[in-house]
Amino acid sequence: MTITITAFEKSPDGGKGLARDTRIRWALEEVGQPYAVRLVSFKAMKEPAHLALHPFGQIPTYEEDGVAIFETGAIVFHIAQRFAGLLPNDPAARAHAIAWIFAALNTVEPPILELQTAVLLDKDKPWSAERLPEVKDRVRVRLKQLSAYLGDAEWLDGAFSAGDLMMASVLLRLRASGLLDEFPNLAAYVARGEARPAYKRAFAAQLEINKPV
Ligand code: GTB
Repeated sequence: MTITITAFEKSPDGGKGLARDTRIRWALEEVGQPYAVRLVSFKAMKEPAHLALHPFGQIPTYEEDGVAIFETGAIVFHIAQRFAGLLPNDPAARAHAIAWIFAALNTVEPPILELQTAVLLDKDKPWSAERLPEVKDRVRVRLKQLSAYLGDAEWLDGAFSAGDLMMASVLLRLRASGLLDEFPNLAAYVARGEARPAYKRAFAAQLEINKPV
């Protein structure tokens, strides 16, 4: 059965690849699996047909041969378990790579999302300017720790894994803030991810749909 994912009919980012379907596209490209994309409008996302797939009315979702799941972490994990190429075979190394998927989503992404909320949604609030430095510092705490762990390595733990895919996907959302460039090894890490042919194909596919006309 064809793998089908959902994505924004038109992403608000105009094709910068920041919507979370890009992570799923990237994972599928890494493991060499073709996929179809069902585009959904903001309205359709909140209607029963989509809510049956995604209880929170969001994208992306993933369907394949009786499997219907939501949440990028679960989807990337499923793809990595189901198809070869994104997780090492050694059990200990595999468990560590999986830990990095969770770390990206549960430890690194939350302060980044907080920053995006502060910059985009709260910018007109009277307390916004005063709070922003603290929000940025919370991101820096995680970047400093991650930067120390990565050091001069190419990827987090040896070969590129689903953990790197998720971590780079989370970090690249920071580019516009300038914070990533404060940590040159992390900026280079993200650039290495983006230079992978699978990422380039994933990015191009979402751009084709979302580019401004
Ligand atoms: N935890 C979920 C997951 O990881 O799958 C979060 C899913 C999620 O946030 N989906 C967003 C969504 O469907 C799209 S990716 N939003 C619609 C809604 O909630 O009604 C978040 C996103 C959206 C837009 C940009 N952008 O334009 O820059 C970037 C990221």
